[in-house]
Amino acid sequence: MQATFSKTTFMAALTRQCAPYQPQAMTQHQWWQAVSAALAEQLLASPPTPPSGQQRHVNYISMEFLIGRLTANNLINLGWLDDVSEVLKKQGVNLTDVLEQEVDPALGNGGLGRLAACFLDSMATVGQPAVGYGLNYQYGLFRQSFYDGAQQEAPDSWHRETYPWFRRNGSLAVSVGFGGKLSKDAQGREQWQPAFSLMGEASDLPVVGYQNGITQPLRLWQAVAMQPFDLGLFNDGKYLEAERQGVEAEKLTKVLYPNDNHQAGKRLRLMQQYFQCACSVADILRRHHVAGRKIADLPQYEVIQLNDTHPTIAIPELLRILLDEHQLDWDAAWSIVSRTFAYTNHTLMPEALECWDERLVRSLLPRHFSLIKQINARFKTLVQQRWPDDADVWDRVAIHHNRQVRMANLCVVSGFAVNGVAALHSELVVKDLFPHYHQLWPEKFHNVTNGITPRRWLRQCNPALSALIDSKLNAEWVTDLDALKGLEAFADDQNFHQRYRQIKQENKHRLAAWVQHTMGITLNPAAIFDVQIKRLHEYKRQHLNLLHILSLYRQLRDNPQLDMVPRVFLFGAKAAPGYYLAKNIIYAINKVAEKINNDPLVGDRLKVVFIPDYKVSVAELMIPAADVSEQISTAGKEASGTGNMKLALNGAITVGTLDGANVEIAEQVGSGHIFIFGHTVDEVKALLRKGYNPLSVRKKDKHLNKLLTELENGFFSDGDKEAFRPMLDSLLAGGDPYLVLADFAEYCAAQRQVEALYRDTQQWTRSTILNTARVGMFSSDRAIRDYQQRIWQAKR
Ligand code: 26W
Repeated sequence: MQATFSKTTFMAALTRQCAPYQPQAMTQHQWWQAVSAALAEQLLASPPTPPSGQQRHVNYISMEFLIGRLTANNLINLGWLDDVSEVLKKQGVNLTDVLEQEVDPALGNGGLGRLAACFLDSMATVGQPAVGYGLNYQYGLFRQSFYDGAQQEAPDSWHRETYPWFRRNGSLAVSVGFGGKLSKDAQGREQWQPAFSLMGEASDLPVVGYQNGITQPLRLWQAVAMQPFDLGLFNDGKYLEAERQGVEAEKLTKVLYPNDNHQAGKRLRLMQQYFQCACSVADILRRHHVAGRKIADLPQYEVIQLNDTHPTIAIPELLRILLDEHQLDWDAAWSIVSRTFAYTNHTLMPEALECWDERLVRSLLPRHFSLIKQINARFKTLVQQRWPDDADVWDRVAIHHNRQVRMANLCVVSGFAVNGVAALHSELVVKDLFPHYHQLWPEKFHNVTNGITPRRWLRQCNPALSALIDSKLNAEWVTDLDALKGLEAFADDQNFHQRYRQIKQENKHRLAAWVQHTMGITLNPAAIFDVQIKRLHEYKRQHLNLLHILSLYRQLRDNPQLDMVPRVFLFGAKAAPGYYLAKNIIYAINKVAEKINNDPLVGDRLKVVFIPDYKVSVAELMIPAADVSEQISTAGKEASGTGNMKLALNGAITVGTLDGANVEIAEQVGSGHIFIFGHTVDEVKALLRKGYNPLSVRKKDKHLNKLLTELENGFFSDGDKEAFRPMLDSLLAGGDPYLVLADFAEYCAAQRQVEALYRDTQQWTRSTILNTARVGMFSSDRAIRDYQQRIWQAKR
C-alpha cells in the first residue's frame, strides 16, 4: 500500500530540479525548493487512489486552511524521511537544516483553519475520499513584529508563484459571474445576466495519508482576469466593466481577512466567499458528471461540509444551477440541496455570526438573493404552522429579516446536519443558539468533538517523545492514538520517568536556544514553562494570565526571599489589526515583560516572553517544551480549542476553565491531573443575570487592587497613565464582560496548586505522563470517524 521510495527516481528528479542552480553554491533555501519539487514530482508519478467502496465523497469547503510547512509532513506520511535524509547526507546536505527553510503558508487565522488542515490529514489517513476546497491567497495572515511593545503588521507573501508543492491545473478553470440583473424568460423563469465575470484557476496541494499510498487534493482557487482571447465577453464590454467596478481579478484572492470571531461585512469578503463557492460547486458537479452519474443522485455520492458559515453561499449557488441550468423544478432541486449540505458551527460569539446587508447581497448576487427569499418564504409557512403568529419566534429563526441575510439560519434550514465542535459547545448550540430549530428537527443536531493530527502534533514536532513511545508500545499509535493508554503501565516506572523528563528538558533547551537566538532573551530551563498560545481575544483572557504574572511580581517585591519555583511565561498571539483592545493587551504584556525581565531583584525567577509572529512552525517548537497549558477562556465562549489537546498530548498540565473541550480533557485525564478553576457556564449566566460589578471585586481584594493600581499609575509604562486605558476600562468601568476579575482569585489558587505539584517531581512527572497516555480520543482520526458515522455515512 505504502508508496515505495525509489532512490534512483528521486535522484534523477533531484538532479533535474537542481539543474538551474550552481551545484556547489546552492543555498539551503534552494535545496529546500529542489528537494520539495523533486518529491512533488515523484508523488505525481504514482497514480491517485480511486475512492473506495460505497462511501460518500466529502467536499470540505473552508475559507481557511492553515496547513503549515508541508515538506517534513509529507516525508513522514510517505515514510521516506530516513531515505531522503540519507541521500542528501551523501551530497553533504543536512535535511533538518533544509526543512527549516520552508515558508509557512498562513492561509488561515487560527483554530478553524488549523482544524481544516488536521481533518485533511486524517481523511487521507483513514481513507475517507475527500477534496478540500479553499482560496489561494497571495498574502497569508500578516507578519507580526513589535515596536516598543506594540504590534506591527506587515504583509506575508509566501511566494505562491514558486511554491514547489503546487500543481496548477488549467483544465479545471471556472468562470464566475457577479452583479448584473434579473429578467424573466418565456416560461416566466428568472434569468441572471451577470455584469462581469472572473476566472477561477485551480492549484492543488497533495494531502498525503499516513503510509497508506493515498494522496488527495487540497484545491485552492485563485482569481485571474478573463482571458483576452474570450473576445465575446471582451466585446460585450464585460471585461471592461469588471475594471470599472474596481475589481481587478488580482484583488479578489490577494489577502486573507485577518479577523477571527468578528464579521466586518465587507463587499470584497462576500465576493471571495461567492467566488470560492462557485468554483467549488462547479468542480463538484463536473466530477459528478464525468463519472456518468445522474444529477438527481448527487446526494448519494457527494456531501458538502461547510466549515462555519463562510461558504454558505454555496447553498443558493447549487440551487441556482439545478433550477436555471438543469431546469429542475423547485421540489426536485430543493430535495437535492437539502440532502447535500452539512454545517459545522465553530463559535457562539454574536459578533462572529455572519449577517449580510440585503443591499450588498442583492447587488452582487441578485439571483442568489431571490432564491434566499424563496427559501425564507417557504420556511415561513412551516414556522407559521408550528408557532402560529408568534413574531418572537420568527424574529429568531428567519433567514431574511430586518434587511439582513443570516447565514447560520440559512445553513440550518437548508442542511441535513448541524454540529458543534465539543460536547459542551454542541449542547449550547442547541440550547442557546438554535432552540427552535432543534424543536423542529432534533435529528439534525450532532456533536463531533474536535481533534488534532498525531502525525504533526506528536510524531513530527516531538521526535524524541515519539521514539520513546515507539520503544515501549508495540501498537501503531500514530494511526491509533488510543493505544497511548498503554503508557499508563509506565506511570510509576522510574526509568520511564527519567527518560520522559529528560525529553521535556531537551525540548525546553531547544526552545530556549531559539528564543535566545531570535529575541536575545535568556530563559532558565529549570523554570516552569507556562504557555498561552492562541489568537488574542478578550474572551480568551490573556489579560487574566497577565494579572497572575503581576501578582507573582508583586509578591516577589514584597518578599524578595520568596521561595518560588521559577517560571517563564510564554505568549504567542496575533490580534486582528482593527481590534484595538486586543492590541492594547499585547502592549500591556510586553510592557510588563520589559519591566520584569530587567529587574535585578527578579533574576531568573520570573521571565515574560511574547514570541512575535506566532504561527504553525512556532507552535511546533513551543508545544513540546510546555509544562503548563493555559486554557482560561470565560466558560461558554471557547467552542472547543485544539491547542489544549496538542499541549496535553505533549505532556503539559492544563490550567483551565470548564469550557470547550477542556471539559472532555478533564474527563479523560482525571481530576488529579488538570487544574480546573473559575465560574462554570451556568455560574457565568447567573452572575451576569444577577448583576456583576467588577468594581466591588476590586474593592474587596486588596492584592488585586494593588495590581490594577500599578497598571493605572504608569509604573509599567514610564509614567504614562493612559498606556493601558482600553484594557483597564474594559475590566473596570466597562463592566468586565468576560469576568476576568471574577475568576482572578480562583485562578491564582489554581496556579499555587500547579506550583505545589511541580515541586513534587515524582507526582508531576506521573501527571504529565498520564496526560499523554489519556488524550488519545482527541486524535482527528477519531473526529473524522465520528463525522462518517454520525453525518456523512449515516442512514437517512
Ligand atoms: C467572519 C469572521 C470570523 C472568522 C473566523 C468568524 C468566525 C471565525 C472562526 C469560526 C473562529 C474560529 O476559528 N473558531 C474556533 O474554531 C476552532 C475549531 O473548531 C475551535 O477549536 C475554537 O474554539 C474556535 O474559537
